[in-house]
Amino acid sequence: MSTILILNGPNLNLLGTREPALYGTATLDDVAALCKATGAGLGLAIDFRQSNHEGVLIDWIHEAGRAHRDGTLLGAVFNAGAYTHTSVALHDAIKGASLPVVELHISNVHAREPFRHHSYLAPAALGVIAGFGIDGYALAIEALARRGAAGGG
Ligand code: CA2
Repeated sequence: MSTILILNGPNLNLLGTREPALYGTATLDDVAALCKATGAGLGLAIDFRQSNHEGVLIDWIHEAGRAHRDGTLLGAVFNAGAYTHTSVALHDAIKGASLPVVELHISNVHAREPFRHHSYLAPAALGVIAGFGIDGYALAIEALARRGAAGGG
């Protein structure tokens, strides 16, 4: 169990290019570097991915479920972007894969528009981190690492 998967959904490839008041100025490459440094400090490898396509995210969750069952993957940090608020299919994929997932949001979705207050993923996730900017990725990695160290695998 030595890898954590970081999944990023639609439009997160635009990080750092627009909307700095909401999402900060770091790019997705900066987020990947933060995740890899956090993982290295915990003795964990980081597999960092982004897709704008729901089906691709679903395929990656299925793949991650198999890796988790094989004992090579601790779990996933998932910023599903706007699919968080729309996707029953991603909910079903996480449940179906029995994948330990931390739902992650850069912004505090609960302080934003009402349509961002509901998450289809939260009931399928171990927990949710929102509102701490990109530091939330490091917090989520640490949460999965602690759970793994406690035998939660
Ligand atoms: O706060 C988050 O991390 C979100 O998951 C980001 C999503 C949003 O739909 C969720 O409600 C909350 C949006 C990601 C798009 O990111 C952009 C970054 C820069 C410019 C435009 C979009």
